[in-house]
Amino acid sequence: MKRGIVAAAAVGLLLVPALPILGHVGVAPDEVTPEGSQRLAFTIGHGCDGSPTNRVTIEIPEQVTSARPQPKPGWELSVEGADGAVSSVTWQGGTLPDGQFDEFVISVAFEGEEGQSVYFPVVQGCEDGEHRWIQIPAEGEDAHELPEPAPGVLLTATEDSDAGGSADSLTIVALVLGGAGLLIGSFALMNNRR
Ligand SMILES: [Cu+2]
Repeated sequence: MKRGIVAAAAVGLLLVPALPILGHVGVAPDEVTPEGSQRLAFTIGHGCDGSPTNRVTIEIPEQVTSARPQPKPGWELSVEGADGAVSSVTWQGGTLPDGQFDEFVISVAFEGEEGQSVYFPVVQGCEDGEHRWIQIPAEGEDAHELPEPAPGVLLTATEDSDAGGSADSLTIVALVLGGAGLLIGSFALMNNRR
């Protein structure tokens, strides 16, 4: 009986992942290594006060050394920039109803350091109105508290060079699993001794 409760509590611990903000503009993945090319999918979760989305512009930050957008059927794609450096990418002319979501994808290469957050300001145009997801949190500020935060990705260490730096989610899951195992194991031991 007791063992059942402990096991249930341990499982409960595992079921508390960080939930992405629904709505707003999300980016996946939100943690990348600064090596090679990374595919980033930006999700538009809703329109502007009920009005459908018909334009999405993603600004390319300076930590990005190359950016290639993925075309979308029904949307006209344009790229801005000079001397081969892309400064923004725009999809327009499509229609994304307020109650639906869609992804806008770019492939990027980074030049940045581990632990650095890189933000991609997004301007979402709608048939009526727009959202400017361009707010970048100051140091120590929580992006979730901004009304229109820019989506951002965290640059992390590559697997090989991760010498006890920041704990990634896999490490945390392993720690939780290990802890749960220890708990269950010690309870089993106590029960056996009686
Ligand atoms: Cu929202």
